[in-house]
Amino acid sequence: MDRMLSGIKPTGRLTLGNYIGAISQFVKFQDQYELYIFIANQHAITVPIEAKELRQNTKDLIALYLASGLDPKKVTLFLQSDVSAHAKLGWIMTCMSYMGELQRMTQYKDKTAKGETGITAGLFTYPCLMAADILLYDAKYVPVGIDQKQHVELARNLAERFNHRYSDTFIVPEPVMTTVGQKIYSLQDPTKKMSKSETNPKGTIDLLDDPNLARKKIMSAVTDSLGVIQYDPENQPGLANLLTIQSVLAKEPIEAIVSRYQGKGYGELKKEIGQTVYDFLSDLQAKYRDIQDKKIVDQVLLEGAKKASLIADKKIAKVYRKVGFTITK
Ligand code: ATP
Ligand code: LTN
Repeated sequence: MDRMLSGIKPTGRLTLGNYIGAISQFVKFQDQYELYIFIANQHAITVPIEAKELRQNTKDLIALYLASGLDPKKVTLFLQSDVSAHAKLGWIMTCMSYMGELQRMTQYKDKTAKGETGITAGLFTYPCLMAADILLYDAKYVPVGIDQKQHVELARNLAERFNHRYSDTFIVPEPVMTTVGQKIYSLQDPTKKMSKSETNPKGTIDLLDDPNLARKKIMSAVTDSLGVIQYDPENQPGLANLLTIQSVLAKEPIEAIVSRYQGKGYGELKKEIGQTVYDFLSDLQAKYRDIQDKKIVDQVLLEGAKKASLIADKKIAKVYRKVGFTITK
């Protein structure tokens, strides 16, 4: 089985967009790959975040992963800061990178272009740590959103640079786009992505929202005045978004939903989708609470860190020898 790795930053409450675009994909991948998923908490502090919030986000994220069906027997789930090799290789990768290539990273460029102040040195160099995250495990595939593709490309360049400068050490990883055709949009502005950091809470469904509230958000989702139920993302983006949500959660092809609703109104469709979302969240949250009650999270993380360290420690030892840190042969 090929190895696959990805990380998510515990920076906010997860949304239905995160579930559809990332988590549900990971659940699928766990049967096809040797999968490593970690919580990128060292990346989370590149912008200020309170310890209490970081702690809570981390616990929620793991519990939601498990509640969504990630099975610790199939996937290694761990906390980045539990495996010290990330920080060690991160430093070496920082020293392998050029200022110029980091300055070209769009995420960093966008932030500086917007005139944001208080940008930390960590935010500037985080793609180096991300490269280390990937290369430590010899991951062949890295599923990420389009915004992270450039960072995986930097990891490829750094792997090749290291292999060339020292000797063959790292597998050159490939990005895998997970969200093609599966981008979920804001319920209030269907031209914008549904995201954790959205300011209008009516547009976003949090995975931990009260299911009744989530139903209301679906009922008041923005559609259009055409009044015809069809899948036309260009002219009816709000309706297309709702159809996508229904299709993924109810596992029914969009065409089948559309044909069931011929000649019917948006209200009726929204009622069904509202119910689907209600049922989905109720089920997910029941599992989430059960996982918290049974205090499973700590155990999963402990075992995950052990398994991850086995691979990562071996790799960093090899790197230390090649770089010349280890003085005994
Ligand atoms: P932020 O609001 O802070 O930008 P985000 O909600 O966009 O955060 P990320 O942490 O950047 O989320 O992404 C985590 C994962 O979820 C990524 O793989 C990303 O592609 C996916 N994802 C995020 N939002 C959506 C969405 N609306 N539709 C589909 N996938 C999404
Ligand atoms: N930078 C990513 C999270 C991340 C990651 C990784 C993803 C950190 N390390 C390694 C894939 C592989 C983000 O901001 N979403």
